Formats: sequence, structure tokens, C-alpha cells
Amino acid sequence: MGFTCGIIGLPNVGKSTIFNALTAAGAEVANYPFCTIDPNVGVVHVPDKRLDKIADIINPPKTTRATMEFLDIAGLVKGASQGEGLGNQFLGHIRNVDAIVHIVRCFDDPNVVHVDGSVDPVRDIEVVNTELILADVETVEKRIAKVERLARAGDKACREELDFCHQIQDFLGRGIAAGNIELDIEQEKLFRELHLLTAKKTLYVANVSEEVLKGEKDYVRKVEGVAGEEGAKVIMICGDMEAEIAELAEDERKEFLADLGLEESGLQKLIKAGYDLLGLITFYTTVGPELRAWTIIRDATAPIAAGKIHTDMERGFIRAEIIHYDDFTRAGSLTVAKEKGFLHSEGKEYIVADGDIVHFRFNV
Ligand SMILES: Nc1nc2c(ncn2[C@@H]2O[C@H](COP(=O)(O)OP(=O)(O)OP(=O)(O)O)[C@@H](O)[C@H]2O)c(=O)[nH]1
Ligand SMILES: [Mg+2]
Repeated sequence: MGFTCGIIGLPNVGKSTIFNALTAAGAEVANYPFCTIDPNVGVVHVPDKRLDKIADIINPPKTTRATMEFLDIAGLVKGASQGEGLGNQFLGHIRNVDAIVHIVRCFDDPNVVHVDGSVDPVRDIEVVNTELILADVETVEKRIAKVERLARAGDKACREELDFCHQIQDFLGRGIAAGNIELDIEQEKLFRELHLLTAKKTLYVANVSEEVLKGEKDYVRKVEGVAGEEGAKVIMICGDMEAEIAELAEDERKEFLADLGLEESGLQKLIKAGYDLLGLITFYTTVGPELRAWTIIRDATAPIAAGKIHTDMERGFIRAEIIHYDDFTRAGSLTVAKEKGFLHSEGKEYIVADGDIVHFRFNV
């Protein structure tokens, strides 16, 4: 599995529309708030030109792309933590995602109901982010109640955890996202186990109209303003148009995008931004008949990359034989690449580079 993104936002802002366009998974789209109740899960292949190029050269019987998973959940409204709208229980579905994609309505359309009556990206973001903080407060309070019981039973380690939980509670109480809390190594582990939503990396998606895409970007600037303060990024997607694009054949798609002066689809934009946000890179393996792309965290060592494929390969790691994509394509074949000395053999300390084609030697 590559990585997972949870899609959040107010009701009726276009979450399912964008989700559908991206995943073509067929979630129900409808012009009334709270259309989505159960989470929709969609897996997409990561578009990867390098993988295509490698496949062109070696012509493997099987090519497997890296994947990215999206979860489309119900919209949040003000007071969701107190049970307004559909409440906030469904946030449990995104506790374990790697990143949050926060969709913000940046299109005017009198035909599409806005739950708060007007389009106002700054207010909307605040409503959603406040609900996320309140959901985290609930999580921490539950943890505190549990740890207090253990502390009373005489468990010493619990005291420290309790203090730490109170510290987080205090932060959240002041409206600060949990991601801003500085942690020592001990705390980091406890913190991770809480799976707090406001500790996750967030990408804002401004859902714009076609007019906005071509012209005035006032709404988008507002989203950028908020994101800037949080150190988050914003990308623009036109939900409606993506839905159209998703229905086209591949060659038509390119033409359609070119007509609009766009180089890539929303999906490509989102995946690129996601990789960037999470500090991810891609490496490749060719084992037996299969050419395959893998996603790992930047700065991972060779054994960790091997572990992504199989834990045995990490445990029994001996060496990694590597040809970089650039060298491989320059050589034009594996044989020539080897003759030219592009293949290098690396040990445990080697940091896998983006675009490495790796053959792991291991022994179990
Ligand atoms: N004009 C316009 N309408 C859009 C756009 N994106 C979505 N819509 C419309 O907005 C309505 C709601 O879209 P959904 O994708 O169902 O919204 P949602 O955020 O998933 O809503 P909930 O599931 O209720 O939280 C639908 O009628 C869509 O066609 C857009 O970019 N432009
Ligand atoms: Mg929906």
C-alpha cells in the first residue's frame, strides 16, 4: 500500500465529486448536504512516467504501479462534536490515514446549497478545523479517563502519560492543532498512539469553478492565506471539470487539458502534492516477471526499503544492487547499463534515492 488520504470538509462542498473523479469508484454524488454517510474507499494508481519508460525498455510481462488510497467521509458542520448534522463519529474512519485532504468550496453556484448560506472559505475552514480540534479533545479526554484508572491502580508510568495528556488537552483547549506540540522521544510514541486528527499533515484543495480556474482567484487567495499561517499547501481543482475529464479516454483527456492550458489532471496534481507533503519517493524493482514501483519515505535506508517489500528481506538484508533510472534510460538497457559501470552495490547504510532501480540480495 502506498499512502492513504482522508477527504474532509463541510457538507456539499464537492468532496464526493472530487473523490469520484479521482477514483472513478462511483460514490453517490448529490446536490443535498449529507449525501455521504458511510465512508467510500477508493484506490488509485499513481501516474508515473518513469515507470512507463522503464516498462517500454524492458517490456516486462507485468507492471505494477504504486497506489494511493482515498477515503471520502461525510461532511462536518459546526457543532458536529455535539451531535449536529451527522455528528462526528465518522471521523473515526480517518484516524489512521497518513494525510488529510481538506476540500474548501471556492465556487459560486446558486444551485448548490451551502450549509451556512454563503461562500466564505475562511469561515468554512475554521468551522471544520474547530470540529477536528474538538474531536481530538474527546480522544484525549477518553485517554485521560483510562490512564487515571490505571494510575489509581498504582501504575507509575501512568503519571507521566497523564501529565502529557493534560498538556495536549491544554494546547487543544487553546485552539492549537496538536501538530504544533513539541515532543521528546518518549512522548512521541504516546502521541502517535493517540492518532490525533490535528496532528496529521493537511493539504487544502480549493474546489473552484472553471471561471475561477481561468480568472479571478479571490477565494483561492483566502484559502492560501489560512494555509500559509499553518504552513500547509493549497492546490486548485475544479470538481465539476474533473468529473468530465474522468469520463474521457486517455488521448482525449490530454487534448481536453491542453485546451484549457493545463498540463495535468487534478489527480496528478493531488498525488504530486501528496508525495511532497509526506516526503515520499519512488523506487523500482524488477523481480522475475514483474516491474514494480514502491513508495517510501525520503531518507529511508536500503533495508527499510527492502522491508517495504517483505519483512524477511529487511531481516535478511545483505546488499542492494542499484542502477538509477537516469543511468538506466541513458544506457537504454540493463546490459549496457552494467557494462558502463552504472550498477553500484550498496550496504545497510545506503539511503535509497528517488528513481533507484533496486535489486535486493537477502538471506533468511
Ligand atoms: N458548480 C459546481 N458544483 C459542484 C462542483 N463540485 C461539486 N459540485 C456540486 O455540489 C453538489 C455536492 O457535491 P458532493 O460532491 O456530493 O458534495 P460532498 O462534499 O461530498 O457533500 P456531503 O457528502 O454531503 O458532505 C453536487 O450537486 C455537485 O454536482 C464544482 O466544482 N462546481
Ligand atoms: Mg459526499
